[in-house]
Amino acid sequence: MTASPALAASSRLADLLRAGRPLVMGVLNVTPDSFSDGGKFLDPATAIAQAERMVAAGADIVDVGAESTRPYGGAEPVTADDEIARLAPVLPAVVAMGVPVSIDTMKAAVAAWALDHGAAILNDVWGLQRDPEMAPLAARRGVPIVVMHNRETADPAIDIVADVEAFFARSLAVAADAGLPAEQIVLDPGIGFGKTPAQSLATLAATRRFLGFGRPLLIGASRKRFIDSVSPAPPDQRIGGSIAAHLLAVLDGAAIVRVHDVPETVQALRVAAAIRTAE
Ligand code: HH2
Repeated sequence: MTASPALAASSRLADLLRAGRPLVMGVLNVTPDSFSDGGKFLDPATAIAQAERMVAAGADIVDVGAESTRPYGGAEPVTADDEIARLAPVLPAVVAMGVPVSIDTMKAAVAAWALDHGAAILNDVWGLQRDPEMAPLAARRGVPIVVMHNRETADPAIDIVADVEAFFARSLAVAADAGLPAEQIVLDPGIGFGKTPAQSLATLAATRRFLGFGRPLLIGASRKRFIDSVSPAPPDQRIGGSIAAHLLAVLDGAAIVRVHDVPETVQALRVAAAIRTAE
């Protein structure tokens, strides 16, 4: 029996993770309102061309999203039908490019549609703690899922690293209850989500601590506001800060970085690896 495209791509992710090199996940926002590139890739042909550029530049995974998570508030909620209508002309074309596609959605109905159309990885920015159908879906389909830390609002008074750890523990319990093996889970501390800029920096500084869960880590620092808090710049001029954050995260053990600027990130990681090898 031939494996389904989703399962084949999913085991390809496991193979990639085993290769022991950091993986680059390219961001494709098919949205009108994403914080850094909203509206740029809403047109399907433009979105597909952007995915082609990212794959040609060395993206290992393409993360397709059709609802802005707006880490900084003000997201327009969209229905599952609207999300699917945005994805339909784009996601299958990206799957056909041959790299594993992840679906950035907090709705299990959209995730199920995406898996039926060839997506191989789920990316839930509410870490299995919003839609109760998400964990059973990942369990049934046997696909990897990115479980991201999130909070409704930032509270500068809390110990954010402890909060992330408690959240991860809850998510892993939800997964276990749903029969979703921990082996399918990638953890992500959710840089910029429900965090002050200082807390995003503290979270990045704690990357090694999160390795204690024994799961691969994904870090998505791309163009986020903490960069502006250190060195003021609008979102599309935060490439330097994004690369600095992702490079340090990788040196601290992160397995996957989620980025808007694929060519620059791939180059930085390749050069860093070459220097390491030459040592
Ligand atoms: N960040 C964003 C969206 N999805 N998923 C994971 N796992 N980790 C992240 O850090 C993450 C994410 C926000 O970035 P972007 O997709 O560019 O913005 P928007 O959600 O506004 O579309």
